[in-house]
Amino acid sequence: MKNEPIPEGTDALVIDDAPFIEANSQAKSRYGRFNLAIVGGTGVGKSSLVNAVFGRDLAKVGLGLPVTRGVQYYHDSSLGIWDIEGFEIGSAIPPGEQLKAHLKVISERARDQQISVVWYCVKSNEDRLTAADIAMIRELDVAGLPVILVLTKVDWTKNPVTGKRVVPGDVKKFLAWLEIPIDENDEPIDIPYRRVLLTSTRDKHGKGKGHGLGELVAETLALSPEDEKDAFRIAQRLNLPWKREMARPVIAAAAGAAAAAAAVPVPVADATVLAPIQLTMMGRIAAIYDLELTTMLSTGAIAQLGVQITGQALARSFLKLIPGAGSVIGAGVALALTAATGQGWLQLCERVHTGKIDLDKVSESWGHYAPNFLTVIRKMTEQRMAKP
Ligand SMILES: Nc1nc2c(ncn2[C@@H]2O[C@H](COP(=O)(O)OP(=O)(O)OP(=O)(O)O)[C@@H](O)[C@H]2O)c(=O)[nH]1
Ligand SMILES: [Mg+2]
Repeated sequence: MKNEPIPEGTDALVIDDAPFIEANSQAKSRYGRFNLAIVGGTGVGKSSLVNAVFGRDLAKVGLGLPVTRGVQYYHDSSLGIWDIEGFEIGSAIPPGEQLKAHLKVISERARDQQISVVWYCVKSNEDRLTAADIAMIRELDVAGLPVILVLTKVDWTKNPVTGKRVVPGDVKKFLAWLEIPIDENDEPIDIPYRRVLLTSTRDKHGKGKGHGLGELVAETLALSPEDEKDAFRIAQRLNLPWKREMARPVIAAAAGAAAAAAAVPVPVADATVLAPIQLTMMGRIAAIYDLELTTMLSTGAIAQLGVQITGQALARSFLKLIPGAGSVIGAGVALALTAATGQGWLQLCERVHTGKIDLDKVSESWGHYAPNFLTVIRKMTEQRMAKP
């Protein structure tokens, strides 16, 4: 039997993109915003850290609001940064009191602005924490906030023989002091931070990607309250496997729903019944990758994507690739196609997220990532044949 050519005009199917937009905004509001407080003196490298971990400099975007002297709040939809200056030398108010006042102001703000984790930043070439640092870390702890002590601008060197990275001597001394901290009178003191991490965002020549940042995101996630963890996974841009993990059940759910929708096989011509299911899935995945597709792509472009995915692609590939398979889509095919669509969309989102594809070109790029239907069909056939 010969394949029938697809009549022209199949592309002109009208797909409603509302499911995409709805699912996307619902997912966004469910995941919410992750709020990080960064405390540290001027020039210690706070903004560079935010940039390296979250892939954006909110301060530059200019969304900062001067909340109170020494405290600024920058945010976009998935991330909020409380940028808190270190202790102001010469101030009449003691450092602990000053920070306590800042925390009180913050605690009176809206719920979606509340701090989850604190990075307390100090330059790694200091020899110890100051009394002011310790007083402030104590206030943060009293407020119930988990503090990561971040020693910044570590000037690692590489052993030319072993290739191992070596911490400079002054940093080693600082770490040794932190192990058994003592005050000016050699009295042991308690400093209630939860972790200490060494970081750099570039080498001393201002080049390279930095080090210690993977550990910083891992520990930040570990210390985040349970219900803020997904928000952090979304806001950060260093760890892509976390996002893939989050997308996995979304794809599985959509594939299941598609199978249910095709429990009574649907004619290929009506394949668009799967469109809302797939668009919902895509909207959710876009939220996981923190893509502002709805604001950056015109509504028309999203609708067009929907057509490409569900209408055109489905109809074309099916009629072409399964000669004699009939003109209906059963549960198994619907499931496999939706899963493959999800995988293709995930890869596309990941590339946009990492800046490898221009958002303007998403519609064009889709063709390249759309599920390879032939592969899907082959897999299904293999599975069927493998069954005893
Ligand atoms: N060598 C080195 N330089 C760094 C590193 N991180 C930041 N810098 C440099 O240090 C300077 C200050 O960095 P920022 O990230 O702006 O510091 P900040 O704490 O945000 O400073 P303020 O916003 O002014 O309080 C910049 O010139 C950075 O290029 C690092 O890991 N290593
Ligand atoms: Mg800054």
